[in-house]
Amino acid sequence: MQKKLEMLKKHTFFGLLSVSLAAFQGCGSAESKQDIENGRDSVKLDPVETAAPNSDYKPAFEGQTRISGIKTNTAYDVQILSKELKRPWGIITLPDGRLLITQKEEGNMLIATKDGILSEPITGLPEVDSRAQGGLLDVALDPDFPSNRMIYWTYSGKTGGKNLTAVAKGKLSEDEKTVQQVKVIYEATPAYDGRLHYGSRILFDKDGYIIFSTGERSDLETRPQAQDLNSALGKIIRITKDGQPAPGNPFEGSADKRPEIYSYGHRNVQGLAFHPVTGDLWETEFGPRGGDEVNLIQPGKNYGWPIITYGIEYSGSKVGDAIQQKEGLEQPIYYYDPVISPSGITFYKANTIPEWQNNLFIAALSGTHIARLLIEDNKVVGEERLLADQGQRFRDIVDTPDGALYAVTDMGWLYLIKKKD
Ligand SMILES: [Ca+2]
Repeated sequence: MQKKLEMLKKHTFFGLLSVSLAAFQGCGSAESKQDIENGRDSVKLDPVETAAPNSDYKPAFEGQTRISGIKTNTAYDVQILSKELKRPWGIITLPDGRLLITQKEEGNMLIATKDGILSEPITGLPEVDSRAQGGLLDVALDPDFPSNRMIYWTYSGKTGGKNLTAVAKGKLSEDEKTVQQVKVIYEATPAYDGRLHYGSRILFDKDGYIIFSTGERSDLETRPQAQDLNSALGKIIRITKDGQPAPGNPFEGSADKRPEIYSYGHRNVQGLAFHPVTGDLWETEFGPRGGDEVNLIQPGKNYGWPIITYGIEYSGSKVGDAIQQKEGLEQPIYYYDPVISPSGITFYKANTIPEWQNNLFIAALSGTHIARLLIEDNKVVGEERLLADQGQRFRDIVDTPDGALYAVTDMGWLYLIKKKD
């Protein structure tokens, strides 16, 4: 009872603090009140990361890394719906609420019911190079999927003894057993004989164009191509449904730059999502040791790799000239040292769990948790680690219109996270 009273006092205290701060900063009082109701007045905790960093590099601004911890107030349930997936990589929702899931090594997809009952694998997809980080990667639905049943996916494709990230499309048959009229619409050239850093997430923007990500193929030989506007490696790319450069792209009309490029200077991008309020494109990418990044993507901008980074080589040596900030190169909104290995991301759009609305959720592999980032004015202002007790490498995550989250792990588990009934 005493404890409860103390907690109540604490909440009231912070509630008042939040109101007066908001008034001081000239914020709308309605929003402040909502923040309080949403539990955003909760105590700022110590940063969730407690391990020593890999370098003594200094952030470009306060809050760019190791932000205050936060804690979800609303009670939620965590359920494991299936343990039968085989190296799932991408998960999206279908219009009826079921899930379409890619399996990296098998090179196929399947459909899961909301309760986690898995279909037989969907056949008809082109062969993938599934060694190491390759295979069938992400999938997206055509904005007109309910009428045309078209799906688009990224994968590592073989070509002449080498490989590359490719985008293909096809029609999901009425019986959902196969993909028909398959066509490869884009290949992120040049091809390379490697097994690492293919990216890749794929989604549609509000204008109906495809946005997807590549990697720079990891090796020192290909790495500089992240800065080369005549290479598709280390890029975010925007194309039409037929694989042509999308109209309005930043390098449209330049003779010596590829018109499909949307942004560049990326290392290995496995997270892409649009912010539900601002409409901005957010991205996560694997950095070197101590240099994982969360970026806000603007067309034509250079995100710095391999010129600037907060990480060091996995060998322990410095990357390039060990520069973290440089004029003309974009700073990450947030970075992780040590890394968490951020793969798929999603913004939580519902208000079922009110304090989660418009938060960014990151599926972390080596971090073995789901990161929840509270974002205000394009800055990360709080971080929580969810499901850290599960010991799973989280690969991708998706939110649903009714306010649930589904996540898949490298071990093949499908999780459902939702508000407690
Ligand atoms: Ca960067």
